[in-house]
Amino acid sequence: MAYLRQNVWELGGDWADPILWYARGVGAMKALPLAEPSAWRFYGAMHGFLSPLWKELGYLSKTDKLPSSGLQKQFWKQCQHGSWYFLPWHRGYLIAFEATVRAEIVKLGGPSDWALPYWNYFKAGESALPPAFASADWPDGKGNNPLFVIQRYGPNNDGNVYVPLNEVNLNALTDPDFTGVASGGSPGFGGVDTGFMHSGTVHGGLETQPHDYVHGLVGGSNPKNTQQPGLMSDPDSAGLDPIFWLHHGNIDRLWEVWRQNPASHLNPTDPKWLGGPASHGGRAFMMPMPDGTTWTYKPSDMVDLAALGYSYDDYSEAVAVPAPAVRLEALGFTVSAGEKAAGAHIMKAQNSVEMVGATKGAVSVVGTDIATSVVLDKTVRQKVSASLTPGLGKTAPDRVFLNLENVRGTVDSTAFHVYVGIPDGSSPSDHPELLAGSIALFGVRKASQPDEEHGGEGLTFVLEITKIVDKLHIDNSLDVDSLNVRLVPIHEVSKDANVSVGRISIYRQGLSG
Ligand SMILES: [Cu+2]
Repeated sequence: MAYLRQNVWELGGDWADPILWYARGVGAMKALPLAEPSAWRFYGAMHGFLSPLWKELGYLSKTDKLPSSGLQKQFWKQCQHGSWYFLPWHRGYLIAFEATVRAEIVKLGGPSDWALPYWNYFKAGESALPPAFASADWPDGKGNNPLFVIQRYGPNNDGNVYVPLNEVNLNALTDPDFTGVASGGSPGFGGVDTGFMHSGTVHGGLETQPHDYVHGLVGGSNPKNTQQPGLMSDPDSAGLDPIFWLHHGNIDRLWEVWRQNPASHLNPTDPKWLGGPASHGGRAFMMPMPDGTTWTYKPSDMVDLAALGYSYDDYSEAVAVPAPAVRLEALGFTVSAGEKAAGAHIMKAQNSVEMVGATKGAVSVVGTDIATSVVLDKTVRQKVSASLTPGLGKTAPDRVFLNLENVRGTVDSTAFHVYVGIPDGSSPSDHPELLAGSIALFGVRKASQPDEEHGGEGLTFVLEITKIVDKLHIDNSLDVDSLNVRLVPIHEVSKDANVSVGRISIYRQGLSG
């Protein structure tokens, strides 16, 4: 059987059949007791589970019977974040979930070829939450619509849920490499090399944007208690929101878009990635299937969509991938026709990573506009400048990355814009060209706890600032001892959220030397 995943906004109506059947299937799963592997909450707990958080959000009560500890150990708390397994693990999770919903739909007399729709918030006119999710009622006006969630607060924490298009981007689609480096350079399209990683530190390119950001802004936080996240804002509750699956459908689709454009984009061939964590001593990826069997999978099983039996209706994101040639010409390099045709290839194999500078200490994030500066090492900064200057024997200009290292805090819905090089006394809003990126702290509470996997080292976000550095260089403003960095939260951050950045650093990534 082949399944076609379609754009939720283009099904031919707010309650077109695929969405109506989704609601019925979700309703059936929600009716099952928590300990049942095809139950809605069981599936949510496979992403993440935290008993006090679930109790606070009304998803766990004293009368609930938990599954056996064997079942919990096998299936719960599996989600892979801050890892090169982020994409393949979630692909399998979606497939198993879709099969489970489909089985419920078929039991209710629905179509046996039902497939999960996806939400492409980037498309014009489609950035708002699909209407079937926004109403407490079924289309006949009766309440109890299982797609509706109260704890979905949106970017302004007022229940109006949409994705602000000027704050999300598809920059990750132009990253030439799937696997990133954990040492300050590109986090890659798909993340950095790790073992089984339920709460990893360095978030990959697509994971940071748009994945984390959409989680944080769709979920938001409870306006009556900003310490309490919406379901989507925290990895331990995200899988409980029916929109989660349509968001991840889009992320999964974007993996395929990256892989297809251009052909030089390749999934990892490292046996450690292909074989998954279980191939080197870690936990296996396992899903309960609706027929009662257990499906164990590894990333190598996830790379061929057709073999997996499903496809998406759209892979058309036009991304200006041959940007390297455009960039070289803007910097004044001569680019041959052959190099232009090679496109992204020119930028490959820049494996030398070196720190250009860092803040002197930690930066505490409180209020609405936090100003700090990164002190630059003169010698390394001059290396960057030299690589950007034609005629000095270098053929590949450096890429430059801003690292927000060890970001800690207690409120996952915290989100902020990061600007680089804003002149003293200027307002960031006057300089959209200096926006390095927007980040949401999806997973920060968990990653900040000393008793979790990494002793509370927090999250690290890596933003490519190559374009900004090129511009500073072209404007002759790169010859400076320090670069201003401004953090502009989308909502005022209170002291009790305890948000801090351990260090802000800048790294160059180039050919060796
Ligand atoms: Cu997610």
